[in-house]
Amino acid sequence: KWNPLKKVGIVGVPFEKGQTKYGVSVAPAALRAAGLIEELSQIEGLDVKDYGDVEVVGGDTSQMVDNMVHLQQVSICNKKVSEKVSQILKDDRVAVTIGGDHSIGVGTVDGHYNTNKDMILIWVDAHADINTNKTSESGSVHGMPVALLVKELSDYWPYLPTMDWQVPKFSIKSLGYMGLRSVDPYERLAIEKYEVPAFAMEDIDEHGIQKSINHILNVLDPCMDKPIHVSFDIDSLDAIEAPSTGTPVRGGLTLREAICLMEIIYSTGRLRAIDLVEINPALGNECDRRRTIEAGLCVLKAGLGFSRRGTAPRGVLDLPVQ
Ligand code: HAR
Ligand code: MN
Ligand code: MN
Repeated sequence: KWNPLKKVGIVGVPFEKGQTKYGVSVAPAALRAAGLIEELSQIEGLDVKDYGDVEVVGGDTSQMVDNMVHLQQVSICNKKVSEKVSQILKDDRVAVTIGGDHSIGVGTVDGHYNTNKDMILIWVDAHADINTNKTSESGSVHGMPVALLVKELSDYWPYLPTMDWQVPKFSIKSLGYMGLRSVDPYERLAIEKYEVPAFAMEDIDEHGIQKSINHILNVLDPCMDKPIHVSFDIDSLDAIEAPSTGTPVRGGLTLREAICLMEIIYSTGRLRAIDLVEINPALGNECDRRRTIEAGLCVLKAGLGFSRRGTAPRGVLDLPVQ
């Protein structure tokens, strides 16, 4: 019934103020230098358009809201991200956003929601990113995007100056998690209170990657007709697979599990947006950097229709003769 969109739009977001380490902001350039556009263009039948990078500007660095570092910069950037993602979707392309830290998930999901009110969100991450400024230990906004997005948590926030453009309308009932293994106590409380389908690593160990993602898709979208947004934090992968990231956690997804997860979501024909965030090319050595970027490219390719089985040349029925 559903055929995957064979058109994709890529946008980079060189933003790192949602956390404290230098380097996540160079990931879009590093991925492009590693052949991002060329690799995706080699996927059979895929039309790739590069929308360039969102321009990241400075902003007031004074703390406007308690325990929320660089809120104004996060806000200014995310407004642009939201508009760009909406534009790509309106151009009838899958929106692929290359971060940047995970605070940009506010903009990508907002932009997607504004275009498709029935979208569902799969948050693939070692972390739940559902802290408020009251529950966060760090004050880093990349640990808060989910809590900023969902309408059910809007009463748990103070007024956020500069964030007026973003009205939380997305429902937590349309959210599912994969890969969790570093969840703060109040984050766990929120997951339990709202019964968010969450496959932590021990659940994936128990059920396997295929049953886990199929279960989430079935819970969030039993009629199988909703657009899907995957927000993929590279730290969902095991720290051995993706060492160049700001908050690596051991014992995570293998790259093979992540590829399988993305292939299953692609095969629904309803994957409309992918975020790839938290790759930090400034961390680790050259080998770490290459490994992490390659893993990110593999995840994107799997979500955009690359087949590990290989693809026969189109319209050709036989091997060439001598
Ligand atoms: N839970 C911690 C916090 O809120 C750490 C989460 C941030 N790390 C991430 N997000 N990479 O996925 O500060
Ligand atoms: Mn994250
Ligand atoms: Mn994370």
